[in-house]
Amino acid sequence: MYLGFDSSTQSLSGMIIDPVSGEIVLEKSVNFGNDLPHYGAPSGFIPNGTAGEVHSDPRMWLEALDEVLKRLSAEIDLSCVKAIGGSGQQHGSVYLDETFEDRIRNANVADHLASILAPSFSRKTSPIWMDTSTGQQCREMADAVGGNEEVCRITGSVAIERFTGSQIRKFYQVDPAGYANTAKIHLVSSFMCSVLSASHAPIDFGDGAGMNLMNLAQCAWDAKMLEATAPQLIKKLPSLAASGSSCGLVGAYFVKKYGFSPSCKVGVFTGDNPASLVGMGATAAGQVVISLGTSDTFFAGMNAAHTDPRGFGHVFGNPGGGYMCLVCFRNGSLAREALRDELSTDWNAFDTGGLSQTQPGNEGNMMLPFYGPEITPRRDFSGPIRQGSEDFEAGHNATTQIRALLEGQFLNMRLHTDWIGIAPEKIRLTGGASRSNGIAQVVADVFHAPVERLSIANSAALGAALLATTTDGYDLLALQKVFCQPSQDAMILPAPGVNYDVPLKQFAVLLGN
Ligand code: XUL
Repeated sequence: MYLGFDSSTQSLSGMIIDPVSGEIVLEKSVNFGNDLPHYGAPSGFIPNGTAGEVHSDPRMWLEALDEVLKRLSAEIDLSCVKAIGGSGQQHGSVYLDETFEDRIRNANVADHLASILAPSFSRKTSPIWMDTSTGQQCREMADAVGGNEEVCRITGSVAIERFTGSQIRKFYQVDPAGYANTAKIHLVSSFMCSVLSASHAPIDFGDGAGMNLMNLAQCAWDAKMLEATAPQLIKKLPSLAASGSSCGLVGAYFVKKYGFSPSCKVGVFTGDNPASLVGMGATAAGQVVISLGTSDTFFAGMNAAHTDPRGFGHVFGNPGGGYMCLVCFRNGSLAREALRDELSTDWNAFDTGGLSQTQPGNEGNMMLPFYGPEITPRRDFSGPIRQGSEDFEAGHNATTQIRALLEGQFLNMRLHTDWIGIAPEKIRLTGGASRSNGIAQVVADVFHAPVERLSIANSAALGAALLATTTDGYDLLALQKVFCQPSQDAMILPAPGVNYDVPLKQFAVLLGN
């Protein structure tokens, strides 16, 4: 058996797969808001950060790890696990002092990871991908290397606020003593991997590319970018390695407490989007995936790195080899949830029944569907902007509001993904909201392409488990054929005669493009 973790914004999941039978054996999840309410983070991050700051408490991720393992080991003998893989929300960073390895290696099983490792955090909270507070640091980094075109040429993305480099620079500027006391800076993925393997784990090329620090062509830390970020940074960064390559054995704490075999390997973790590319069977170039999670993302495998001239899109390492492109939209599920709550309705209103009370195009009622700062396009919205009938602009008529939000989300996505140059012949949809036929229909209509879904919704955890098998030499493409088959009944075709070319132009005008 192989175990994959996905440490996402709102939850931690663990999935066990059997590559021989081709089955998912067990899956357990811990939701931070519901299961660990004492961290005061109902959506997985500390609410009400100032000036765009969005942080999470890394002890919460550790407590969730203990809890998921407790739940898994209650139902399965974990000594059957031959290797562990994992994925994490991208860009978030964890700052550790020099005591980390000693503490995890000598951990007492009667204690919990959160209290064992709490004294090792040289920065008490972790900035995550939703943070938009580092505009100044981005400008300084870009200026230092000769402009954003150069940052993009080197790293695959212009300097972006949520990317780890500018977050590190901010920490160095506001807390130089804390920075000096930091021995290692990890991403969420490499941090979880380090805990499980009880030693500092490498960062993979998929997640490493989300830092503005990695030279994309060389898959190595870029001296010029590091120098533009903070002093002595090379000493504080882990090494870089391919995702799925083995980085050691599971630590004694996990062997003694949860029954893992001492010979269970740990593979290098990756970001949630690269892992999802694997779990969606989409590592080969050209297969477009849309993932509807806390953030909505649009990504695809690529043969050669080719960057977004407008600077919104990114190029990352592809765990299957080569590259992948990605565009991320911050107002994903959180915006859908905000409108649902504003209208005091439930998800049924977003499904086919609710949406069928309105027509594609929504009789011209259009919404810029942003409930907070957006990253694509980068703008500090404080609420949605409506254009249409008087009634609609006053926020009335629930079904029209819902269609406007969904059409707005996918028109914005279509508008900002044209640089990739793939007119999708077919879209694979994943993430919690992908289960809704109504939402899938809007995606099919706006992109004018059939939408298919796999039977499992947690493609990042599946991708992580599939990557774990590669430590034993399993062939990723062959296993993707087994695990990532789209289910035929879940295929949604674009409605005949529906065309969004005109609404797309109107949306661009409303956005001010
Ligand atoms: C991608 C991004 C998000 C996070 C959280 O660039 O910021 O998708 O990975 O899921």
